[in-house]
Amino acid sequence: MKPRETVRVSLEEGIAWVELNRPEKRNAMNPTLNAEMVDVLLELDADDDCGVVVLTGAGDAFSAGMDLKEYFRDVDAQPEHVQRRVRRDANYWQWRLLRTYAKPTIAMVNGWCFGGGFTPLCACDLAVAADEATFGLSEINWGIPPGSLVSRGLAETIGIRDALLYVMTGRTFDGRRAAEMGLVNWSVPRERLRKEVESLARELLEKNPVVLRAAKLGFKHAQTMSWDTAEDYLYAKLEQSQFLDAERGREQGLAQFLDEKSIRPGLETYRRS
Ligand code: ACO
Ligand code: V55
Repeated sequence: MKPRETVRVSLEEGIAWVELNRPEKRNAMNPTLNAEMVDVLLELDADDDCGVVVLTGAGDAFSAGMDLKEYFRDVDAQPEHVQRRVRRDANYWQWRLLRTYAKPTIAMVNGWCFGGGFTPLCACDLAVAADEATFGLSEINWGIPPGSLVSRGLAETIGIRDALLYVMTGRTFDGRRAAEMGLVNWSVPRERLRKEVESLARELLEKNPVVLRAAKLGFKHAQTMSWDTAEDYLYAKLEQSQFLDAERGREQGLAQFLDEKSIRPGLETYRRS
C-alpha cells in the first residue's frame, strides 16, 4: 500500500492497523485525511490479505474531531462544490463505508476522542478504549450543535439520557465510563490496549468470513426495518450466506457436532478445513 500523508496502514497477519496520523494535530480530521481514508478503506476492502480492520490514532489521540481550521474555517471560503466534496469524503468513510464494511471493524480508542471522532467510533462494529482515554462532544463548547451523523450514531449506540447529557454539556468522560454506557465494549489500561485488541481481532479471524459478514450486515440493516421485513431479510441473508459459503461451514459444523461428536458449538467454533 502506498504511503500516505495523514494515514498509516500496517497489515500484519490478517489485521490491518489503520492509524489516523496527524499526532501533532491530535489526529484532527482535515480534508486530506478524509480523502485518504476513503482510499485506504476501499483498498483494504479489496485486499484478501486483510481480514479485520482496526481503526486507531497515532500518539496521544484517537481523534480530536474535525479539524476546526482546515475542515471548517478554510472551507468556508471555498466554492460550494468544494464544500460539498469535503463533506462527502468525510461522511463517506466515517459512516457509509465503515458502518456496512464487509470485514469486521474495531475502533481502538487510545486517547482523545472528540466530536466528529464519534462518527467512525459508532460506525465500527466493536470498540475497545484505554481507561485513560478522554471522550467529549465538544461542539457546544465552540458554538455548534453536533453535525453530520454524530447524534444519529450516538442514538444508535447509547441511551438517551447519557447522549443528551454529553451533547448538551460538552462534559468529558473516560474510557471506563464509555464502557459502562456501552459506547465501547470494554476498556483496559492503555499499556494493555494493543494486545487486547490484537487478541479480539485474532478471535474474529478464526471465524468463517462469509458467515461473519452476513451476521454483521444482517444485524445492522435489520435495525431500521419493520419486524416483517426483517424476518424476510434475515432469512434471505441466511440463505445468501449458505449460497456464498464455499467452505460449507454449516455442513461442517453440523457434522462435527451431530456425527463426529468432536465439537460443542455452544463452547467452541467448528474446525475449518
Ligand atoms: N482542529 C484543529 N486543530 C486541532 C484540533 C482540531 N480539532 N485539535 C487539536 N488541534 C491542534 C491545536 O490547534 C494545536 O496546534 P498547534 O500546535 O499548531 O498550535 C495542536 O493540535 C495541539 O493541540 P493542543 O490543544 O496544544 O493539545 P493538548 O494535548 O493540550 O489538548 C485537546 C488536546 C484536548 C484534544 C485539544 O487540542 C482540543 O481541545 N482540541 C479540540 C477538540 C475539539 O473540540 N474538536 C472538535 C470536535 S467538534 C467536531 O468534530 C465537529
Ligand atoms: C460535525 C462533523 C461533520 C460536519 C459537521 O459535529 C459537524 C461534527 C463529519 O462532518 O460536516
